Formats: sequence, C-alpha cells, structure tokens
Amino acid sequence: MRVGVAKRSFMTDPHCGDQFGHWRKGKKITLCIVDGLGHGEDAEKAARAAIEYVAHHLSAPLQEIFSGCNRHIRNTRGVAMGIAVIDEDERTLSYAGVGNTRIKIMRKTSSNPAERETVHLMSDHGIVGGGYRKLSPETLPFGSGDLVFLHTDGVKELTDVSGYGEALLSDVQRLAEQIIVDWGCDTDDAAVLTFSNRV
Ligand SMILES: [Mn+2]
Repeated sequence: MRVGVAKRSFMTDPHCGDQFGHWRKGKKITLCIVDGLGHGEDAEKAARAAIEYVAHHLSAPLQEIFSGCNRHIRNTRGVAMGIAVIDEDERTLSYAGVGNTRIKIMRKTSSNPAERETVHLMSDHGIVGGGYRKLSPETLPFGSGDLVFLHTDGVKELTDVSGYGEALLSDVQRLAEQIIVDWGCDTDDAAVLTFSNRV
C-alpha cells in the first residue's frame, strides 16, 4: 500500500493517544486516524478500542461504522476520529469525521497536471464514544497521482506541504515523518497518515 504513517507522543510518553489504521479489502482502501481525548494511557486505550472496532467493520457504510463505534467504546473516554475510504473502481474518496481530526486532499488540477490543489473536508462536532449529533460523509473524485493526509490536532491545522517538492511528496513515509517534524505541536500527541494514489 502507498501509505506512510508517523506519530509522536506528548513528552515522549510510552503511551500515545493518537493511533491510526489502514486496510485494503478488495478494491477499497480504508484509512483511519484517531485521537483519544487527552493523552496518556487512557487516551491510548480509547484510541486502540476505536481502531479495533473499525478494523472489524470495514464493509459497513461510514454511518454505521461511526454509530457502532460510538456505542462500542462508550466506556472509554472517547475519541476524535476521521475515516477516508478510497474506492479504486469508482475513483472516489469518501470521508467522514467526528471531532478535531483533519483531512487534506491534494489533487492534480486538470488544467496543469504539475500543479496540485488542496481540498479540505469538514468533520462534524462531537466525540465518538461520547455522542455526536450528525455525521456528514462526503465523496469526491480521487484520481491517479492524488494525495491525501489525515492528521490529529497535534499537527497544526495550517500544515502546508505545497513547498515540499515532488520527490518528498511521492515518498509517503518520508512525507509523514517530515510533517511531524515541521508541523507537529509539542503540547499534545501528534499523528499523521499519508496515502498516495499511484496506479
Ligand atoms: Mn489531540
């Protein structure tokens, strides 16, 4: 898979409340980022419970994954969670999120394939495990050469990789590590997951 991941714990704590998962099932790729509330052991417990739930429900629609996970981890302190599902047949990316995890999509523009435009999608308010009012999944075209990254709020919202150059952008593992170095906050756990749609 063309996935890169990087994370860093607050104060180099052995426990990290930020976790991620990525899975392929047939022509569908699921990318998930989770931020357990706060940090430390209980945050990690909540985040791991959420990832495990998602891993066992990859075929379910996003609405069901979120509502099922919300019930399943209600005895934890809860998490923010974002999930992107890439459908290789349809050439689409669908996203839904609850809480303050973020997603950025960098798509090649049709007018100039050397250029990329950045698209942000919104997450809904709430806490998975603590309740949320609504979930608003969105789907958009996601073609060859497009990039996506999901990150927690331990990575600055204003993260801008447009200056990184094609060599770094095409090496998703290095890209993930560089994002943590350049845009990670020292005040919280930080995690990023990058995916490149190279075909
Ligand atoms: Mn956080």
